[in-house]
Amino acid sequence: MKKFLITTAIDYPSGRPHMGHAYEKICTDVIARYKRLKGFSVHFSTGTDEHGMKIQRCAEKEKKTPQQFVDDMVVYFRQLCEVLNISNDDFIRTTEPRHKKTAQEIFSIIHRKGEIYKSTYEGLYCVDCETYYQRKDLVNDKCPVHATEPDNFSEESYFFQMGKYREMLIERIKKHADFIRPESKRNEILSRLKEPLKDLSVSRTSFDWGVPVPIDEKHVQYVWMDALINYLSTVGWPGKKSEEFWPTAVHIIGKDIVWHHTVIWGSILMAAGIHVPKVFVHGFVNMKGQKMSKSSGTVVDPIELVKKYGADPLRYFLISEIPFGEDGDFSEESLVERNNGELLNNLGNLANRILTFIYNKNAGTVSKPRELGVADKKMVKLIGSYPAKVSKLMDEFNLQGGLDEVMRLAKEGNEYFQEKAPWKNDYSNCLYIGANLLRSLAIMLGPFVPESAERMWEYLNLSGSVHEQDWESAKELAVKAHHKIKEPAPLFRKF
Ligand code: ME8
Repeated sequence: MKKFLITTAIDYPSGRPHMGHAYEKICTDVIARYKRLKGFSVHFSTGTDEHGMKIQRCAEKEKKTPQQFVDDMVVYFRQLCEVLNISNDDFIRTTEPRHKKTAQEIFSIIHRKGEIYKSTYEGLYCVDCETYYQRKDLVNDKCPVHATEPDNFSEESYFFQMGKYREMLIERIKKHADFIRPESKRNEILSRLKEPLKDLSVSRTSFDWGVPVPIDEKHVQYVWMDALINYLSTVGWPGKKSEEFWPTAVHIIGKDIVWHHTVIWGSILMAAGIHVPKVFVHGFVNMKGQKMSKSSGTVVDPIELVKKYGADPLRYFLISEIPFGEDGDFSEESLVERNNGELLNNLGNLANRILTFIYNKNAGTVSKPRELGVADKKMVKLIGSYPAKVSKLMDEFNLQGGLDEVMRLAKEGNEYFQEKAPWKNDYSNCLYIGANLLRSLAIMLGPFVPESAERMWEYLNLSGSVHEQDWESAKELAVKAHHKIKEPAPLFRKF
């Protein structure tokens, strides 16, 4: 079986999960579910990044030990995955022994290769980003991401000779168009690499909440030198599973951590002699064009949102509203609008019309088709052609485009039903083709709105789960004449 490894970034559990965390998990879940339908054996991992000064400071504020603090907080991140129907195969925490072991092993390998030396770090550090800055990177002397003043550090540190990987990174970026996507992010990194690349401080001594440096227990590993390695720990590197999965890896991350995932991670892997994976960068979910922030009162709790609307309306909204790779806006009004206008009025209406007609007017059985007319033939042709059309977009990670296409097929279905007017004409072909159209839609909608797709499958009374089907079979007319369906219920609610 073909393998596919896909990961989200691992979240800082410094506060409760926010919309950005929800968005990243949903997009990655859509891809993972799609790949499973395409016949891949998928390993989809997400998790939490639990070490570092930021977490230690948050724990101190709450008068908890860091371990206690992250143990309490991680509950919400697991809950987020659950309520959003995220199909992750692993949830990795960087405080787990399996991860610490891998993180130390990578450090040791690079050290053995002579790529790590001891010196003193003197400079600026933003604790919120857990990132070193040079004065020229600051905006009005403040961190460009958090607009806070960075701390001044001076301490003994181990350094990784990242500087010498500059040429190799540039070459790799130029040679592999899919190393960093979308292209705008690729160009951004290439442009930053025009400047000399500094060596990276990879250990800290001023606090101890981290993975101990294997060659010197006075130091803990720099939090990114720890966190990035989770991608290897999740597939049990080194071992059979990682051998199979690692060459297929794609990291889905947000736009603020592209440098870390391409330049830092790329050079660490090159130094350790390990394959450098692909990175796909998504944009930010904003509110009224502004970054969501606690101070402006624009932080939305995704868990509360799911309690109010359910997972599918939120998933649908985020994918259809925001082009994958670009920024977009969250608003509850637009969520409601898309739910009522698209899920309820287009998809829900179609499913309801076809299923209740079969159930009430044809004793719950799919009718036997007669000779097909022009409209019937057109609909059969559409069912046959959409799976390939949608696949083409999904394979390029155009999730919004893929979902748009599937919804267009639902719209075609509504027009077909209207034209056939089964309430006054012979309805045999309409019900037969209608049931098959719903089956096809359920398969293709599975990655986007998993709960609703499964319910469509259930009402159609088809065997197994919609999520275990073969994507290609969505083009077939697999629901046969005389097949009995179950009593249907509305798929969506009006808000
Ligand atoms: O960066 N919209 O953790 P994090 C969309 N621990 N995505 C957003 C977002 C927003 N408004 N805000 C954040 C970290 N993100 C590190 C990662 S990986 C080895 C270590 C994205 O909790 C962000 O870009 O700050 C990142 O991909 C993810 O959420 C976790 O962010």
